[in-house]
Order: sequence, then structure tokens, then C-alpha cells
Amino acid sequence: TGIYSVRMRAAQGGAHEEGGRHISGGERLVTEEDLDKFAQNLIDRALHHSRGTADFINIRIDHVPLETIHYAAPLSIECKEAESINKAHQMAIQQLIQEGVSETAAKAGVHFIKNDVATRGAIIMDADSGERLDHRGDRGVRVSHMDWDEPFWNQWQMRTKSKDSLKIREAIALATKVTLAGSVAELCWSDDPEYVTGYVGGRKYSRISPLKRVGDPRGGRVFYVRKSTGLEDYIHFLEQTPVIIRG
Ligand code: PML
Repeated sequence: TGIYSVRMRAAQGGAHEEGGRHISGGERLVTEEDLDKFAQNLIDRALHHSRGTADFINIRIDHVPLETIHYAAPLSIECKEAESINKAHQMAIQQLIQEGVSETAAKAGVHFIKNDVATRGAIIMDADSGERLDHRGDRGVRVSHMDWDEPFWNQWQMRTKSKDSLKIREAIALATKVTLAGSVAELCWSDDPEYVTGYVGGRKYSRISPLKRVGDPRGGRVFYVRKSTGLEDYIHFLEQTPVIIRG
């Protein structure tokens, strides 16, 4: 026995590799009994996405042996509202500094995401110098193989009075995994033009809004690490090691 990773990615105008436009993606870690239900959910998501209807959908299912799974409690969440985008960026910089990032690197992260249109995954940055450390180019690093334990998510969401939001659900799972991997901190805001909230991850998940104006398609992720971090193992953990979020 074990669980299965179900991953979906969808595009319009052909497959991603053939130049299609990315529309949506998603992933769940589920038991065998739930496999068909969640695969169906992911297909529905691809077909009815606000960015359009997919004409290419790729579903991939991998068996995940139980002994490879890591478990982690979710980062605790706090929410901050700023009066302006500039002030929100200042808040993000202050929060990154509290998590152990240098001011130079914190500013470099904000600058990167503010201007980035090309990178699909995350970049890795030296938490002291602000220099980019990965060599992934526009592809970046794609964190995958993490999900919430379903009953625990339902409890958590009621307790914290959070909306049943897929974005929050996925972002906290990702941020928790990024911290578990040994990062100093993370900075993220969405490339969804309609979504202006982002966060600083680290010991906490600090949501900050608004980090951009509505309609702006720029967004991305920066993972901060110390230079001594073994990058190959770090990236492997982020991309491959299954992590389930529960109490
Ligand atoms: C949140 O509201 O806490 C989620 C913010 C990050 C969303 C990133 C994304 O899914 O594009």
C-alpha cells in the first residue's frame, strides 16, 4: 500500500512543450480509493479555469511508498494589510530580515519578482549576498509532492476561519515544505493578475497585501538559503520528497 501523487498541468494552444500557454496545474497526494475522485477534480479544474479552457491536459500518477513520506505541521499564519504596494514591499522586506535574510538580499528578491515575467518556477537566492544560486534559467525550481491531510485541512480551515481557498491551501503546503527543506525564508506573490496577496515564509507564514496592482501578470517565488546549503539535495527534496501537512 501507499499513496499516489496525482499531478495535472493544462495548457491552451497545444502542449507546454509545443508552445502552449500554461493555464493551470495542481497536485494531490491521495489514497488509492480517492484516486479517481481527485483525478476528476483536477480535470474539472483544467476545463473550467478563469484563464480559459484547456485543450491540452496532462495527468500523471505516481505511486508514493509510505516510508518515503515526511510529515510536518503547517506554518502558523498571520495577515498584514498595507496602505500601498510600496508599503507592502517594505513590510515584506522587514519580515524577510526578521527571518534572517540580509537587507540587500531581501531587496533583491522584491526587485526580482516585481520585474519577472519569464521564470516559471522559483529561483534560489543567497540569503546574505542576494546572488542567484540555481542554474535553472527560466524553468526555475518547481516544488511538488506535497499536500494536506484532508481531515486536518478541514479542521485547520475552520479553526483559523480561513476561506476554503485553493490558493491558500497550496501556498501554505508549499511554504511549509520550503521551510522544512532548510531554507532561511521565502518570498512569493502570485502571477495571477487578479490576485494581489503574497507572503513571506520562514518560521511563520506572513500574508501581505497588496504586493502588486490588479491586472499585473508579474509574480514569482524566491527561496533564500545560506551559501553552505547543498543545492542538489535541497532541490531534490523540494521537487521529489513527499510531504504531508498535518498536526
Ligand atoms: C495566500 O493568499 O496566502 C496565497 C498567496 C500566494 C499565492 C500564490 C499562487 O498561488 O499563485
